[in-house]
Amino acid sequence: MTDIRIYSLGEVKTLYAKPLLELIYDAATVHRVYHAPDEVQLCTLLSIKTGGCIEDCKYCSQSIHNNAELEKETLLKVDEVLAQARTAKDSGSTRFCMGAAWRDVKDGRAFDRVVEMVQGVSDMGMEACVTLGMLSEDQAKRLKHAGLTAYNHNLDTSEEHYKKVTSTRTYQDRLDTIENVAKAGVSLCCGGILGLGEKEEDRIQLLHTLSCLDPQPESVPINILVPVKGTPMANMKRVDIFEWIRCIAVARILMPRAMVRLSAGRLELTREAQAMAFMAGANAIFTGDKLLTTPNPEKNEDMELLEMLGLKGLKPFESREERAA
Ligand code: SAM
Ligand code: DTB
Ligand code: SF4
Repeated sequence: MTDIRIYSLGEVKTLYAKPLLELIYDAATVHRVYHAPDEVQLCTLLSIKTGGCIEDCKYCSQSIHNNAELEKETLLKVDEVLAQARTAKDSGSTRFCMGAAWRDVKDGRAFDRVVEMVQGVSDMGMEACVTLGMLSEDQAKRLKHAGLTAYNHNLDTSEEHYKKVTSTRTYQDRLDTIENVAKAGVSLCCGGILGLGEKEEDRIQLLHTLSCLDPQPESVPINILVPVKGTPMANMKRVDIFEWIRCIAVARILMPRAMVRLSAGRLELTREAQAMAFMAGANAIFTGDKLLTTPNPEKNEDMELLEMLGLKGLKPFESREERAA
């Protein structure tokens, strides 16, 4: 990443404080250097193991410490997952992301099954991404060997604010897994959530920390908290949409090569807000009517929006070999 400039915390602060429209202009300029500005990657999420997680993330529907109404499910079968991946591919997705409500990955039958899922998705020519909690370097290597494109492990917020969000693990635990992923040569998908009661300073810290990861994340999901009834964060104040746009623009400038993903929270957004986010450098969305456990905009609404804005989905690959070429 030789051509990528690493900004100091002070510089990120200055950037974040720029007049919004000027910041968006700068981000759009960077975006055009590194990416085709009319292309948006369509990704599909699937929860392969739902609920029953022993971590206590205060935003999450899947934690046993919270009281969200949720149907728990054991790990899905490989065939079932691959059938859904095929459907996602047929409807234009080029990346399939599988999420498990685990604190960490235990070696054994369940992990073997996930490795098979990754292999199957990769063989279809789709990018395969998983998010399984804490991971060792050896486990990351196995996933890489099976064809994993990226491992998702979010930092969520600043180190300081993190303590108010989750108490069963530390920021350092997250950074350790991120390091294991890097050591295995797997790309990282790492971002955060806005609306966890954080201050502007926390958002700046998070963006700075993400941009200092070496290598920088290949993908940066920017989630807006989806308030889930029964979780301690169900009644949080909604995040200001211009703050969200500001974070997207700063992420784009700090991490010019990354895919900046509009993740959770799009259902509540207007078309205009999403258009502004694309202008500010976002270039990926999750499509399909469900994220992991919460709803997402209908596919045809997303397609209409992209068409209206003159954007198009990335072209899918036919095989793993074609993708690697
Ligand atoms: N258990 C694994 C972990 O925490 O890394 C993987 C699954 S977890 C559900 C994946 C990510 O979804 C979290 O890191 C968090 O950023 C995001 N997430 C979970 N619940 C959310 C919510 N209610 N609103 C927005 N983002 C959420
Ligand atoms: C990410 O940052 N956002 C996605 C993906 N990575 C795994 C997950 C969003 C989950 C939203 C809450 C839910 O549907 O349970
Ligand atoms: Fe578990 Fe991940 Fe939810 Fe935290 S975010 S409770 S680790 S599933």
